[in-house]
Amino acid sequence: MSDTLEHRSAEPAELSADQLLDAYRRMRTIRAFEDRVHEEFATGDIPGFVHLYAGEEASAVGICMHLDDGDTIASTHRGHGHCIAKGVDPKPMMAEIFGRRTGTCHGKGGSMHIADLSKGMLGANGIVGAGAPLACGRALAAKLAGNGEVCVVFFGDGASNQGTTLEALNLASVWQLPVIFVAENNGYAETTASSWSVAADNIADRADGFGMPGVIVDGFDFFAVWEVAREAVTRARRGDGPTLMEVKLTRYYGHFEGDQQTYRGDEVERARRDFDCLKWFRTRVTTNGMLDAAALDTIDAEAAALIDDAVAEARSAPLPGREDLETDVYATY
Ligand SMILES: Cc1ncc(C[n+]2csc(CCOP(=O)(O)OP(=O)(O)O)c2C)c(N)n1
Ligand SMILES: [Mg+2]
Repeated sequence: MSDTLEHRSAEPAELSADQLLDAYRRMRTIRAFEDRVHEEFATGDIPGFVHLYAGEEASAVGICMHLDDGDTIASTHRGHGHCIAKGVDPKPMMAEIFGRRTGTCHGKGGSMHIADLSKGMLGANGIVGAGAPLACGRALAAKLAGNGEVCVVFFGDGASNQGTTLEALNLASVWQLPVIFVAENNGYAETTASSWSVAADNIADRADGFGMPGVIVDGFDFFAVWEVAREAVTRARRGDGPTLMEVKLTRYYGHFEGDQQTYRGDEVERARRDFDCLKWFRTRVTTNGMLDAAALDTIDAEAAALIDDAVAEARSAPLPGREDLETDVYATY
């Protein structure tokens, strides 16, 4: 049996007041963004498929708080939260989701292909399991350049069973790459329960077989994620190789917008009531006196206003025109 660790949670006092406010702002912005995309999608004005990250915010933010612009992340089809946590501007993101020319990718990518290299966001990705090999490539480049940069790859419990992910885990260990594998286990791949499809008690247990540390993290607890990520990022930067984190959490919405979720009981209601990462964060930082509730309320209002503006601007922005057909086709190096 593996020696996979259940990790302790950090004390809020290990972060400065500014860091705590920053973490809360990033999580609240993701929640406001996702709740609003849920509403906007129902109007029929958003083209394509949308997969929402609400409920999983502590994972993206607890990890990305340790990264600089030079560090990179590879994301998934459920990527809005990863983007915002990594510093991508929510306004062009919203425009991208509405397919507008002012979008992060000029309206040509949509929800599942948002990328912003200036922020180290290598891209959301519609191909399940495609992120891990990409992250190895980026981490290999960082290792050869000797620049101390790390790459984080987020992937789901479904993607954890893909050959691409398993090959990447092996290669990362063989080459001791500065990469952190983050398995966000939200209990389902589409409608298939991970308790049925993942052949191990925990995804993190597989780390043993690849010769790297594997850690299980409570994904409702920002401080637990932050603590484990701190160790994994430090280890990667030091040149000591990869770590596999399994973050256990829940998504609040369906697999995609439109999913009726007939395969779920009252688990979402319970998670929203008892485990919500934003509520937990608020309780912990206010009961220990690190922050007062008014400062958090202000952030709530600012995030709501930002998303109102983002939607208004996206809706009034132009769609790409015929003249945009032949741009952004080839990358230039
Ligand atoms: C290679 C590939 N196979 C299948 C799909 C269809 N598909 C899209 S999302 C998904 C489930 C992914 O589940 P998981 O990795 O747990 O991520 P989650 O949606 O739970 O965040 C599947 C099977 C795909 N996009 N790519
Ligand atoms: Mg999943």
